[in-house]
Amino acid sequence: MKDNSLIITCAILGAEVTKDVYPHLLTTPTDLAVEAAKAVEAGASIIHLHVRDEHGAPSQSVDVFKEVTSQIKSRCDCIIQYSTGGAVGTSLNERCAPLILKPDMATLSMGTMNFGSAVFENDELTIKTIAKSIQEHGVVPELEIFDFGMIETAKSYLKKGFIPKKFHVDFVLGVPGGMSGSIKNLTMLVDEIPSEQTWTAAGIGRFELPLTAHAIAMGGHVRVGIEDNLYYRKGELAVSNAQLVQRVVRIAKELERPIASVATARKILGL
Ligand code: KMH
Ligand code: ZN
Repeated sequence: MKDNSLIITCAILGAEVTKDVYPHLLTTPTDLAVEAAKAVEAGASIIHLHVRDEHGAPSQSVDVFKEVTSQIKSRCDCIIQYSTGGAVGTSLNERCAPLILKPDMATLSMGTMNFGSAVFENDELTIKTIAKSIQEHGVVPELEIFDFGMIETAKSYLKKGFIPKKFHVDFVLGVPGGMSGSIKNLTMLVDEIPSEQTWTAAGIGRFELPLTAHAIAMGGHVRVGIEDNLYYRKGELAVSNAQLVQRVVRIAKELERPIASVATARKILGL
């Protein structure tokens, strides 16, 4: 029988959030590791990781990824998923650089889009280059789908052998410039993938809570965290990533979805 456990990903930081909009933002390696461990203790099994330099600016530094990874691992067992998206404007080389550390998973964004007022570039060469590096380092990709056309690209690249056969899918809905986080959009996207394919839903901002609840009910997995959403409810900032994870755990309990342990998440994802 199919394992009904719910895999919770926590996107603890992101590249775009600043202290101006979120005063509780944590960016040092130790602070990130402590935050990750608390999210895991609350029920997350995957940590989606971005890092910052000593000034708090987004970074793809191999040294910093290494330091944060080692500090997280010394505090808890979890699946660590590196961002290859970086920040908008990060060079292709920089985006691929941390893969040398062979994380469990890494993201692979499936197309170019407006990202707020900037452009998040993912042309064919970018996707193929990151996918090749992911494959060469034995990493499992998570395909980031921000818009409907990206599913078509994923299908076509899969057929052409540009992306590895084994992957997880993340529908990231609600980025200004991408598909909005309506339930209709989520169901339409889920309809496009084979029923045995594992998938996660990540709702940006106000979409996080309704999309989370629906994804749990639909049998998918979920991602929450400060990268995606700064608020616990309208007008009230979340105090931590763990607080957002704890709410998912409570909803999942009511919907009869046991929370996946790290070992169970590894099994479901074939890691
Ligand atoms: N920061 C965004 C431009 C990823 O992690 O791979 C891209 C992003 C996706 O966050
Ligand atoms: Zn990210």
